[in-house]
Amino acid sequence: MEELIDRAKQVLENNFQDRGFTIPSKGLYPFQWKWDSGFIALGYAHYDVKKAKKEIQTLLDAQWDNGFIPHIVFHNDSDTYFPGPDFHLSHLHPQSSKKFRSTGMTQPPVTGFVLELMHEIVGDEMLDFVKKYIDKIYDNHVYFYENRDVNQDGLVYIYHNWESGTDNSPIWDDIWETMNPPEYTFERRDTTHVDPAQRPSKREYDHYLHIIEIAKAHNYDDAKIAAHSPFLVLDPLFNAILIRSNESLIRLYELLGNNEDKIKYLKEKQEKSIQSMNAKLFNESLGAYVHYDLRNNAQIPYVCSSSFAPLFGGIPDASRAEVLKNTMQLKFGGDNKYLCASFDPTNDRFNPRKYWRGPVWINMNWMIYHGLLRYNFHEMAEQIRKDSLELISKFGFYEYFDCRKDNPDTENSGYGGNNFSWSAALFIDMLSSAKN
Ligand code: 2M8
Repeated sequence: MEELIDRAKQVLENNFQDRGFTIPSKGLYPFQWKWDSGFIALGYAHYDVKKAKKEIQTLLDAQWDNGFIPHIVFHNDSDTYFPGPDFHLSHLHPQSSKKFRSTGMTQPPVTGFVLELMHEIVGDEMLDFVKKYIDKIYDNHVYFYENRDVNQDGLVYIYHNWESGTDNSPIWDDIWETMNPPEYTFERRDTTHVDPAQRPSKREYDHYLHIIEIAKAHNYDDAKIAAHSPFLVLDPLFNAILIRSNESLIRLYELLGNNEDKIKYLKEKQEKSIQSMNAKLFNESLGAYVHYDLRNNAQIPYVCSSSFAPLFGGIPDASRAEVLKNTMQLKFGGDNKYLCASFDPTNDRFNPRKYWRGPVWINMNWMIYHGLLRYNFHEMAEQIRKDSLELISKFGFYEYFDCRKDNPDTENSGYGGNNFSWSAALFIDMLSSAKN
């Protein structure tokens, strides 16, 4: 394992950029991504505190005046990725960063819990950093609640599948059916780095680009997007992460003292958010949390790895948590599968090789692992941790993995980009949590 830890550090080292942030993977993802940076910082926190801080700082440097933190920060130019800054045109929004070009969409708000865990890993040496940056993260949460909580029920919307982080999940298939975007002409770059069978299709990209064109036509104005975007979804993963990060901000502000107003605001939102998650996003017959389509005012009735993220946010009560664990065991578990597929392996839409339509992702496993521990499901937590470490040890620091233990297609079940940063960073974190 020591050798693998060295290799994990090497992956991060090679992906680290002079400007102080870490790319997810060479060629395939040449910029800074929001939730990647959070997971990457957790890895660094175990052995290079300076880089851990820098990772978060470079991300927060690109925050907009309204508290928004973009999903990609284009610190540098690169012609290996599409769509880049010239497509996204973040300057259309009047409060966008004047210093950095970025996308006009966001990603799951991991920075709150990351800040707390960095403090936990490093100790009080982190306190000055926490003090310096916590308000920026708080502003980001206020941004969400004040601009994206359309029903005032504590649940915030995403307007693009790229905001979810689970890009081409079958969850979105029914939404694509409601749209008929033009056939755009563009040059894909991802499929020059990775086997196209493991990536989204051209037609899926047409949908992705079309939603951005609509948002751009409204200068990325949140209220107009809420009124006009064909994609408007309450995502259990995104909201569970917001709730988990609220909790961390509350605890950190309590530790720092003198922040009563902010604690009060977060606690009020927290209570409402948890209530609404349980009332609106739980599907009794599936025994899992599901997405909710705000355009159609209906749940999207499929189980995927995001369905289990509420464990990480402490959202279900004990008996509902038990139901969730059993659903995971029944649909995603068993002797011939690694936990945890990104989409229900018993469903027709499951594809074990294609991106977010089935493969195992290490960041999801990491969150589900912590969620299971939180509810004292030690055996299953240990299973998912072991599976994650085994997949990496056997196949390498891939972006995603086949969940089939007896994969007939290939000997290497690692897919997508290799030397992938969050797989390396969370490998380091998961190994160290075994020692604790
Ligand atoms: C993937 O998404 C990007 C767009 O954001 C892409 O496919 O081009 C997703 O897996 C996303 O969750 C991740 O943050 C990003 C970089 O690793 O890659």
